[in-house]
Amino acid sequence: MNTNGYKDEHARTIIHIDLDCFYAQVETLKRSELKNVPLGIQQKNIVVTSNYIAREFGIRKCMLLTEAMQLCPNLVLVNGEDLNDYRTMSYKVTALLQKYSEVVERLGLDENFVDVTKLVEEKLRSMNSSLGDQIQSVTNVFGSNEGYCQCGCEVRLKVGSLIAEEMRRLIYTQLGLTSCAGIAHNKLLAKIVCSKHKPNQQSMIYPDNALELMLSLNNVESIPGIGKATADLLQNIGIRTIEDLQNAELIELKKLFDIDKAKFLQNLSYGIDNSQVKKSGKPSSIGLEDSCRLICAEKEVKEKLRELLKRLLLLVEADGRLPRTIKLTVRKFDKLTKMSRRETKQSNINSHFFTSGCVAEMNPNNIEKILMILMNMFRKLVKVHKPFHITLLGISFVKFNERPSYRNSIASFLRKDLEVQSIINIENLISNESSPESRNQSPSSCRESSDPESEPTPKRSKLAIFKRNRNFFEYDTCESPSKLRVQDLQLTSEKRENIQNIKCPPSVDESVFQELPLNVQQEIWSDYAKSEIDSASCANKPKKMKTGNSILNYLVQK
Ligand code: TTP
Ligand code: MG
Repeated sequence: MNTNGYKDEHARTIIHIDLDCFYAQVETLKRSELKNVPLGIQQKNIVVTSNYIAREFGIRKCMLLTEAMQLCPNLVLVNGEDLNDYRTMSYKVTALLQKYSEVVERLGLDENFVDVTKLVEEKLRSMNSSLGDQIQSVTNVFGSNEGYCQCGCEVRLKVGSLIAEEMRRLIYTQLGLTSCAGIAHNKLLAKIVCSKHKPNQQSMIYPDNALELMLSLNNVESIPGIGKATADLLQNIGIRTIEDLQNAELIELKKLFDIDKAKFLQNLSYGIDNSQVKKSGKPSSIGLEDSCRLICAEKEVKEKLRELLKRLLLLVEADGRLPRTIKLTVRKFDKLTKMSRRETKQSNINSHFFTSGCVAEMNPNNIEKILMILMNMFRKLVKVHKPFHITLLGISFVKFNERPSYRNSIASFLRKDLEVQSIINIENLISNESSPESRNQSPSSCRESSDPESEPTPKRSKLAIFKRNRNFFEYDTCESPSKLRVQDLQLTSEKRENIQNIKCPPSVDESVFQELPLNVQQEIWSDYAKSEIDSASCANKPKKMKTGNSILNYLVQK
């Protein structure tokens, strides 16, 4: 129990990893000559981050370019507006951390929480528990209390710090990036303690020192989880420091927040955070926005949106899902009040625009249609017949459909196979440092290498057209060893007893039929048999094969 009566559990072991001067490190990996110079990463007129050499000159994150150049005239600037390489590297880091636990939560591009509770338990089971005291790690330990908790959290945290050391070593050897780690029994403390020793170090905190760590923060806004809006509300009732929040009456906080949030906030001030590390899935939205000089004409808006949309579609392509809602963000500047205001509007969008899975193959008309939707939304947000001033435009996709899995169809086992292939590629990524492009080997990229259509064929055979329309991939042109396995599996477990009964329907070219995999043959045969039964049951009607949308339809000789 803590002094405010709230319960604090120490059962978990959480590691927070934060990469050092992330964008600057990525740029330095690309250009080694940047390694020993003061380096700033520029976005518009701001230096968003800098390497630690530049920080010695007093350069801080998000400093104005002019100020940064005054402090360090030799500052080397690299443009960091294209986030692609940062995003790519970010996912590589997360993939490495997922080797240690399946519970990894991404926070921004360069931070991850990892819940290693299970791994710590496993390690402790495999070692003599009395060895706990002898665990040596390079970890900085925060706080003046020794830590004599009965629950065994100290030894768990020590093992956690060994794991953190190993994680950081792996990130460095595999990806060349240095990082910091914080080890604690909850996310809040892990994140705060992580920032106590930088760069390329790690820090741990025992639960006994939680209060001391919280009181080391300057104000409530420094607590992760308390943003500017909440801090402003708290300030309105005279709460500014951590102690103010600790001592606040719950009844006062309830005037501003619902009871759960009031308790949550006060808990944070004591270093209590029972929130779970949430396994990160795909992002809930994919978006880009760009602040710009004043835009006052519709034509300029459209051009800006076109440029943003093209970049955004590449991100959507990499993500793989099919967007179904699009959101437009505008920041309007009011010349009279000199105030800016952000407004958004969203609209449903036809997922079929994106089914090609590849921007290069996307129908240009579809891009124009999306632009039209955006411009319609723009006209609802901005009265275009009056003068307007826009200082930021953003587009994001906020709801998605998964690509169809073609369950129970021929494409299904091919598609499953691709999934297997992508897992293999993740493993390759981890051990060989291959590019994320290969990790994310999408159906489309496999299609490029295996689609019979890419061969220079003077004339498309029926078989080729069938293969193309059914997302067909040649087995021998794909490299995944699992392909044969999946195929075998299907044939042995489900279909073997029916194989003897499969025949080439009289209307189908026998030579084409023989080229097909057995289970495709089976599907064609059963389509044919079904159409025969249907025809027989309609004896009055002229006999005509009802193949509808089936594979048979592609193959019947007309
Ligand atoms: P941070 O982790 O805050 O900064 P950092 O990794 O550069 O430096 P540190 O060693 O202190 O951890 O942010 C990660 C990246 O996010 C950073 O490299 C640049 C980018 N960034 C912005 O684009 N805008 C911002 O306001 C901040 C703070 C960071
Ligand atoms: Mg960082």
